[in-house]
Amino acid sequence: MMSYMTPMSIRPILIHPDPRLKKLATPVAGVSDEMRKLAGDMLETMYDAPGIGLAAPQVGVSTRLIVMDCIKEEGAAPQPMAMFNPEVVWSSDGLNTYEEGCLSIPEQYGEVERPAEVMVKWTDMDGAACEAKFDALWATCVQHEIDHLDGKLFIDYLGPLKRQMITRKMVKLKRERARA
Ligand code: K1U
Ligand code: ZN
Repeated sequence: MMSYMTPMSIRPILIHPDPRLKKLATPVAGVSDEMRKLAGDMLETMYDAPGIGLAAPQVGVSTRLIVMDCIKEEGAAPQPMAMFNPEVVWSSDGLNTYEEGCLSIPEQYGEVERPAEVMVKWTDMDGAACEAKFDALWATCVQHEIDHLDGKLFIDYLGPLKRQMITRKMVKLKRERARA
């Protein structure tokens, strides 16, 4: 069935620590209806969370697909993006620090320094090759999401003590959720 005829679904988001969040994701061979359905479900899941980005490994699919919408202003038109096989092809020397969060590490935040601007190439929903420059929150978010495809989390940029403290909190959260 074509993806536009299939209703979108909210998928459960994996919580750290989980081995599926540490794996290197596999490139998408071609943008099939199954892949478009996954992208639609990921956008629905991201908006529902709510979040500004989501990567396929976060919903347990080890594929190089990310979605984003960094428009946060109330009443502004949404700008959903789905990117297959995204790759940073240029990074600025200038850096930007942002207090990042992650839907796989709920209610925990940490300052991460990353290139302020990046040029990214990817394949879109129609299978077309795209390239664009991202800055501000979009640049932070696209780098955070591509990191997920490489099995990297924002806490990997923090010091070992803060990383351990956050990981312990997540283990406790998962235990509590399993009991509920
Ligand atoms: O990848 C993810 O886990 C999503 C993550 C993306 C992200 C946030 C901050 C910096 C870099 C990347 C989130 O969306 S966390 C939630 C969040 O940031 C948010 C939630 C509601 C409104 C606005 C932002
Ligand atoms: Zn994340």
